[in-house]
Amino acid sequence: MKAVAKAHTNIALIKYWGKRDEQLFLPMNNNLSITLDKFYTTTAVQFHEHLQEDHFILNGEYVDGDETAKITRFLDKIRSRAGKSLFAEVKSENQVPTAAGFASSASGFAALAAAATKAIGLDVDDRTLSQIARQGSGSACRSIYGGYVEWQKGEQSDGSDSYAKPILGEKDWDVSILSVMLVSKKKKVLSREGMKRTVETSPFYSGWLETVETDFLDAKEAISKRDFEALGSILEANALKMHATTLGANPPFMYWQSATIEVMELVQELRLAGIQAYFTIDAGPNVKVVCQPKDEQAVYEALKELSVVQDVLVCHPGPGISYLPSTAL
Ligand code: FM0
Repeated sequence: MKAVAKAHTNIALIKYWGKRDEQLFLPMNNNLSITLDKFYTTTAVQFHEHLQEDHFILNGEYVDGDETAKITRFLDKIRSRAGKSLFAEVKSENQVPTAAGFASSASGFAALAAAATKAIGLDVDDRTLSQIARQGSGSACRSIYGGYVEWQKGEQSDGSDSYAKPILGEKDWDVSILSVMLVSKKKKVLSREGMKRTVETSPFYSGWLETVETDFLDAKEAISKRDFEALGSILEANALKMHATTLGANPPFMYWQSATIEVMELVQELRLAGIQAYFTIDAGPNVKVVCQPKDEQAVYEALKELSVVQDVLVCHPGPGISYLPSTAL
């Protein structure tokens, strides 16, 4: 009853921003991401007769409190689906630099969903797995698949039609995603809290909802045509729009720091110099720059020259979940 799974993190090109149901993690809008090759989580789950509670070991250290409670709430859903009540030992290794502004929750809950369902003996397809992962962290549902992935928001109140679907495989269109780590230490408003406050209080949120479906459809069309310039302009505009909604929240908040803006300005200058590079930003100050592989080196070098840039990690589209031998972790 042990299983090990590996899942990669993803970066949204059209953002998931706002829930229509917080318990079931149902999003307000369709959204779309690229699964990345460099950053992943490997998780082993083993259910034991003798355990009195779930144990969670992250990067070799026991974790208690809120983080383990989250894991338990998530495993409860899998236990009830399987009709079993055994507790588990969960061991996770994160290859996700939190300093790069990647939430490990996407790869973390995708890997946990895959390992736990397998360990408990549930036979689920990828669509169901995506729905299960979604209930740990919304963006995790997209990490079940590799390459370009959409999360269709669905209409049903029970979430039965809210899951991720692959659009284009990771080998079908190579782009470069440069993850820019900034010299910064500020504490952030977590994405879960930020999107809730925005939905509830920002007058700009209605503008987001009015236009995000068009962004989503245009991005899908650009992907199907491999039209990099079209995709780039949409993804940058969509990220800016998401961040604009936070400024109207009550109390207002902003994920950017001065270093964030320096990188944004550099990307816009690169474009004026003829290099097609575009930025996106999640719920934190770090920036991801998307460009074509032919321009990767030039963009990398330009970013490295900024004094506010600590490091730049270059990613490409990566794979969906995989299972490893039970001896792997
Ligand atoms: O990834 O409350 O999945 O589409 O990263 O756990 O469901 O951590 F920029 C924000 C991700 C939000 C956009 O939120 O939230 C995206 C964001 P949860 P997540």
